[in-house]
Amino acid sequence: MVNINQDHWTTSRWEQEIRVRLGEATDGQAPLVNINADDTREFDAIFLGGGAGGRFGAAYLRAMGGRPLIIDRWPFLGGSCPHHACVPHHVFSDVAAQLMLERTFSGRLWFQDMQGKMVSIREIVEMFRRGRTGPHAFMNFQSKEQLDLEFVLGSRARIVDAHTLAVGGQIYHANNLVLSTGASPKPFTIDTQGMEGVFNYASLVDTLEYEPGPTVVVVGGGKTAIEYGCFFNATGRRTIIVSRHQPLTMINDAETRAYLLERMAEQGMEFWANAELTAIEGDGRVNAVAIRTISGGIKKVETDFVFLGLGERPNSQEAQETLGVEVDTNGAVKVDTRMQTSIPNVYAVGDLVGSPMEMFKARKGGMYAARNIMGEEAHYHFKKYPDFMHTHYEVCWLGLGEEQARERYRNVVVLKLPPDNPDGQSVALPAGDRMMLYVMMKPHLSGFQKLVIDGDTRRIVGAFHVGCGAKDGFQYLAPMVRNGLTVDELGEMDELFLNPSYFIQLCRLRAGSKVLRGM
Ligand code: FAD
Ligand code: COM
Repeated sequence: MVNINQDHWTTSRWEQEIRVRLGEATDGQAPLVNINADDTREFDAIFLGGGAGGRFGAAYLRAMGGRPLIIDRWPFLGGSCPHHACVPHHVFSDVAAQLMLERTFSGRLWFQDMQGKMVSIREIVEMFRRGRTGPHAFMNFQSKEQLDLEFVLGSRARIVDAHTLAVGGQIYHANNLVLSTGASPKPFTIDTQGMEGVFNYASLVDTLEYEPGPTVVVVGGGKTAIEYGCFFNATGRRTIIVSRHQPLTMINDAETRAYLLERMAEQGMEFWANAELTAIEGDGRVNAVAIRTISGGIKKVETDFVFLGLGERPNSQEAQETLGVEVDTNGAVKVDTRMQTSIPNVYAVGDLVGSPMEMFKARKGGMYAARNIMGEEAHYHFKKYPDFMHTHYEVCWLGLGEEQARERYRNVVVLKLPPDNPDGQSVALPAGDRMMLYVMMKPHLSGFQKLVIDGDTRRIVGAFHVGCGAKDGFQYLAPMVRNGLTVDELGEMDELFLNPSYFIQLCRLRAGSKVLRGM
């Protein structure tokens, strides 16, 4: 066993090591061990899985004076996010936004003529595959050199009991165990084993080795399906989204949803809702699919590229079998608000404990588990949160949609841009950073913003934003709304004009009136 605890690798050195290890199967290699041999304390907790949940939990526990150990099968910390989830998703969504601009202004100003042009998906995937070891290396460097974390990386661990893990021929003990093993893509109803050309978010970035042809079929109507679909579409391919239900149901405001669907359709996306992929044809490599459409008929579509965006299933099987932790019907490990499972001293965090499967929940879950392990009584309620996704745009939402608000309040007031007006959507607002070309030349593409207000208390109960810069605002807006933010308080804030979000000035324009009116 080689212990690198006394070595202080730079990020370049880490990158070199990770590249070599990723080139080979990680399981079965001698693990990368970083353990401080001079520290004789028992570990307070082993974090099984060093993704967002495990890494942030361990860092918090360490910051509180405890001694955590992280074990991960990959040769880097950070987990799925930098390897095949959030980071590539943001690369692809950036590409989609950029290409939408290129296509909208094709042949005008300084933009090249994009007519009939297909952009290489393979090149973009390969760029990501080469580039991702940068974030990987940074995670290892930060964890070891700045956060003083101990870890064993690059080999799969086996759970022995609630205090013991086996990895690379060694046994590790701790007072507590934090399960943070994440989730994996849900399997498809059709067996696609051995069929080349069928991908999910993980296999796309790990295994794509050819240039997909002109037609892409995406299965699913949730975030991953739509986000990746918009990317494929922006590269100039016919993109068909096949979903059993209506797409985008997670966005709880009909007007926002309609704006998005119209804009995606305008970019050429095809939505085949209430439909199902019933067969994948091909001899070793997919060449066509059969789709049962809303009318009940079967349509055949020629394609060499199918993308499955079916959601994820928690990686809970081993913990269930060896420890007997309770899981729900989706396989999510059941935890209380202290993040403790049904087994004393065994905690679980992140995607493993089910929806919402988002970074904030994984990281904060880790932090709450650490606090409880270190003797605090800390309760985490993660159900209310601001949400976001990408189409070709950035989209954010929080709180109640207009319809939900009308069910709950008698006097709902809406402030929005663009306003309803006889010219339809020809108003060049909202205007803001990275939307200005649309504002000047294609006003109906400049985005959509909406505040939903309880007119009696003047409190903001919902907010929706399609465009650029939405996310930056929403992570701060959300706690203020939770604390009862009113139109008057928002109107009192100082806007950095021009800004992508018009919420402050819209509120100020109405705040003077005793009886609130919409606009
Ligand atoms: P993971 O990061 O998956 O970590 C689990 C770790 O456990 C892995 O490193 C794995 O190697 C390790 N492991 C598992 N079993 C073992 C074992 N037996 N031995 C050793 N190690 C083991 N969220 C956002 O907030 N923003 C986004 O933009 C976003 N984009 C996403 C895009 C996609 C395509 C997907 C699929 C998800 C996205 N998410 C996003 C969700 C986010 O990626 C997850 O919520 C987050 O990564 C979960 O962290 P985790 O620590 O629970 O799991
Ligand atoms: C981010 C990974 S890509 S982590 O949450 O910082 O560990």
